[in-house]
Amino acid sequence: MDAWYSDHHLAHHGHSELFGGRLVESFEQPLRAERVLDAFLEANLGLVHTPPDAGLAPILAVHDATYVDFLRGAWDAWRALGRAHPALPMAWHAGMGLAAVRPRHIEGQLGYHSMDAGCAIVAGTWPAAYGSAQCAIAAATALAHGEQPAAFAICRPPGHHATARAMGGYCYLNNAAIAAQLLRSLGRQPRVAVLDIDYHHGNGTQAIFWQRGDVFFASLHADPHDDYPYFSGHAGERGEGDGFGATLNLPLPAGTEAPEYLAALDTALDAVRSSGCTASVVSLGVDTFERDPISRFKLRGEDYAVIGRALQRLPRPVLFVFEGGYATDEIGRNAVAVLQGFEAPG
Ligand code: SP5
Ligand code: ZN
Repeated sequence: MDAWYSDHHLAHHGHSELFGGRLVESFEQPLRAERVLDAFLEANLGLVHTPPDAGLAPILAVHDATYVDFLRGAWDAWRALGRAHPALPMAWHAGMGLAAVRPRHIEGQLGYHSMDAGCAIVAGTWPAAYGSAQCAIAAATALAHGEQPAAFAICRPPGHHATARAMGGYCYLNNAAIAAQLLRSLGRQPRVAVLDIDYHHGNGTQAIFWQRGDVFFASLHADPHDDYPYFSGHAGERGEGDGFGATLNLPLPAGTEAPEYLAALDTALDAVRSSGCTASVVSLGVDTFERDPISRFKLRGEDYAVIGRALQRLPRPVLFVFEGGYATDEIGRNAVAVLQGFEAPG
């Protein structure tokens, strides 16, 4: 399978996040995508393409125009206050009991358009998020045209926490949701599955398709009682309206190892297979790894090829969209092991 990669992600750097009560250098680093790219090339799995510019339309099919305008202009508005350090939200309307009126001030807008203090904005953030989305768009376009049965979007920054109008959890644009929507429209797929195997619940993707029956969302993740994003991902969340039954959450406890993980993955794959989907997007995070610095599952390096092999059951075409994973020494090997397992003779 071929991969899509944009070097615009390199300019999204030098940012901090609020973590464990401290402002620390973000775990979401440029080296992550570089390591995944290197491992993909080394494994000789396929070509690596630079995505062409498909414009804003596929992004606006998922995200609100006001939110996209905010992302495009946030750095300049922050700079206009005389600040040269990264912008970070610090005020949210949760609990105020009123529907939020969108503030005029950039500090207010940062809070209005976010869910946490994990998304700093620097000069290179918009170009990086845009380039990341273009990777997913170009890979989905190749699949929509029937050119290949599978593709890999080496997205950075990641996307699955971003909702239609808010950033969070290192995510600005929801690359997987943009790709799923494009497979629906351009690819004319009647029903698309999004399988999210990042350690964290894909709250943004879930929210985007919550009321839609045409995109089936299934996720394996840390139990939100105990881990980020805390407010989304419980087993009882199943979608609403036309989307009722088209969301499946399989929360797993801290310390989860391969046997329990693979059993839950089988449950998710059974559900996807009986959902009538004709194409799949995998939100591929490898922060389930035992040595991931921010996560608490216990998957080992050798487990990732087994996961990839299990994913052979997904309806094709299959688009892998890179999400989380913060153990930079092993991130490339683990992500590519999933792809190799997927391509291994059945
Ligand atoms: C795409 C993705 O994987 N985003 C993850 C964002 C997680 N951000 C919050 C992490 C909180 C970890 N809490 C540990 C407390 C350590 N003192
Ligand atoms: Zn994650």
